[in-house]
Amino acid sequence: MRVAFILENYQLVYPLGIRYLSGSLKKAGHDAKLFIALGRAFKERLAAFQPDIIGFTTTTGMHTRLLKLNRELRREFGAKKPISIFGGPHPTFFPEMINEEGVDAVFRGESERAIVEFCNRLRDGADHTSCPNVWMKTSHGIVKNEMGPLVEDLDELPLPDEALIHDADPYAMYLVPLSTFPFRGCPYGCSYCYNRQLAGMYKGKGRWLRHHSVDYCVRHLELQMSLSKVPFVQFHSDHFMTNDDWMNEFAGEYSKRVKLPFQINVRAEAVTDERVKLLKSAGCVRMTLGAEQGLPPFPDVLNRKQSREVILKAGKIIRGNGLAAVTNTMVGLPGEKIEEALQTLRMVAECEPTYAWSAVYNPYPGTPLAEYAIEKGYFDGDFDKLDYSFYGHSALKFRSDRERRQMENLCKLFALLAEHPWAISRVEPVLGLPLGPLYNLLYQLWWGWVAHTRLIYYPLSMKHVAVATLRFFYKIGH
Ligand code: B12
Ligand code: SF4
Repeated sequence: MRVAFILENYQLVYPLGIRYLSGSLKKAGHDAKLFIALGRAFKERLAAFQPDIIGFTTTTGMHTRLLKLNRELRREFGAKKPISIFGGPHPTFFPEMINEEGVDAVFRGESERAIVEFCNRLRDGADHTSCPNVWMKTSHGIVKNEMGPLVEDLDELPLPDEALIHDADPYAMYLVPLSTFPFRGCPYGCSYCYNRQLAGMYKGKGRWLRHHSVDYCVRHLELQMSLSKVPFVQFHSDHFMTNDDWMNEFAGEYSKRVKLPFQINVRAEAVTDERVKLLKSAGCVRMTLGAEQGLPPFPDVLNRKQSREVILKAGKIIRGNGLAAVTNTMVGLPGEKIEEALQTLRMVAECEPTYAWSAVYNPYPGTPLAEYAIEKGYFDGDFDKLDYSFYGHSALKFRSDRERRQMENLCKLFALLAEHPWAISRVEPVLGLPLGPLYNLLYQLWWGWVAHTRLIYYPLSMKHVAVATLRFFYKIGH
């Protein structure tokens, strides 16, 4: 079977999910190719590939645009239409997406095995509509299959197919950091995050917290090093510091075989001086830290169960060891007032992060916080209202238009204010002004400057800086 994965535009971080899927498909004897949906030549190249299946990976917010693109492509294919399938977080939690025009099947959850089985059965003329994880339209209505068991030993998965990206994007080798995903699952239960819900969906179907061996991750990175010139690695797993034995082995192997600076995501509670020193010795230069907090008396709607002291201490340890600390915060939580969001900003400023990243909270399907927002009347439950990116607009209802503007503007000015805390107490009137585009420009310029001066650890030619900037603006501008 020939599977065409389609992305809307070029990226600076490509999804790992489709690389895993392509690795498994190719190992099973199928063909897979990535297409970037830009320009007229795209449609010609896609038609020439003669796909049996076109596949889209989608988060919530992006789905409406991809559904439109899928419908447009299906019109172009005329009578001999490929099967259109969707996977990723949105259909996982909102499989009702199957009811949309032009969607033939949705895949829920981890799908390496499911997609191979689907393609094998299609090739062999067997019943592909009863594959695990799949909801599918048939002539008898919609078939809703159970989720299959989790892959117990992640190393059984073939290495992700890195050529998939490089064949589609000639600049990836200069711009896109290497990436790998050692740990699947997260032990915490934050109410806004998909992990808790996914763990529930997989109850009784295997161990939720799993990791690849160090050797698998290093081989995955070695494969990317053979295709790319970018000397920087991002570990995308939600939480890196989960297993000390693994980290010890990793530090030794990584510094022998990869030797590139890298970034990880961490949870504040897990950050200790010893662990930071160990990872620094292996080449870690940046840690991204959740500082997503509604501070008391605002209720812990995020279910982070984290005190400001824990966050401040973690920030101090990371910075104290000479590493960059990027904090992640959300503003505009259900019921949050602007003074409460500014309190969180003060805490983040106290952390003195290298960059204080922020997002406007958006409710994602299946998460307890989205349900809370619906129950309390902050959200009407229409997930089609979510924006492509959560930097811009909130899908929540606010007490007034002014409050909405304040939250959305605060998100844009957050990083600048975190570095100039003296301005925080004076900023409230400015946040209410209808100057969104100006604040957005400031946000983008400031991010560009910080990225250039503090967060990108390798030289880029002027041409590559220009391409990266174009990609950044194109994505954010959407
Ligand atoms: C790295 C990352 C990014 C990267 C890469 C994006 C990507 N799509 O992978 C970047 C920085 C670009 C990013 C951006 C955003 N992200 Co993000 N991101 C992640 C993160 C941390 C890891 C993703 C990953 O590599 N997982 C590992 C792989 C193996 O799993 P997977 O991607 O789920 O893929 C498997 C299945 O889903 C399925 N599958 C996936 N695609 C397809 C396609 C087909 C056809 C099929 C059959 C199956 C299938 O099979 C795959 C293999 O098992 C996840 C959290 C997480 N733990 O997954 C959040 C996550 C995906 N992101 C999230 C969000 C909200 C965003 C943004 C909207 C934030 C923003 N900037 O505004 C954007 C969306 C833009 C976009 N293009 O997707 C949410 C999505 C929630 C939701 N309901 O949609 C998540 C789940 C985080 C969370 N805690 O809730 N993100
Ligand atoms: S710690 Fe991060 S990945 Fe884990 S549940 Fe909370 S938000 Fe999700």
